[in-house]
Amino acid sequence: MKLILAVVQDKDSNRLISALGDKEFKTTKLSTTGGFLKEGNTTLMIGCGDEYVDDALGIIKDNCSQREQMVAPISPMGGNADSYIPRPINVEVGGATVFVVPVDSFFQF
Ligand code: 2BA
Repeated sequence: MKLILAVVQDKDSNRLISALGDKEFKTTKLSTTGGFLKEGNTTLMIGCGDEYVDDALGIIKDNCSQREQMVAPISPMGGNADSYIPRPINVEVGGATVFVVPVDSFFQF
């Protein structure tokens, strides 16, 4: 058995959960925050048999889009903040950052 941890954008999460549910995958949705943008994103926990991992990855790929997002950079530490002119930068966010980890044991009491 594997545990798939998929960090996705909030905008994609409902569609993705529905698509996974349609194929009988069970999901748990966690509200998470990206360390870089400090904005909300969604992490899905998906427990499934090893033989279903590729199917799940395909559904995640099909339902998560890459987007560009403008970010205001943080002013430099210890630098001269007076002369610092923050210019927004474009970062590419998503589609999905996915970890597949082995599950030692699985219990439902
Ligand atoms: P964030 O950490 O908020 O990152 C959002 C996007 O900002 C990233 O998209 C990436 O394009 C950019 N980014 C991140 N760190 C950067 C840096 N030091 N310099 C320049 N740009 C940077 P993704 O790579 O698609 O990641 C989306 C979200 O997935 C991340 O949100 C984070 O919540 C999660 N994530 C990505 N890699 C991870 C990892 N190795 N471990 C745990 N979570 C991860």
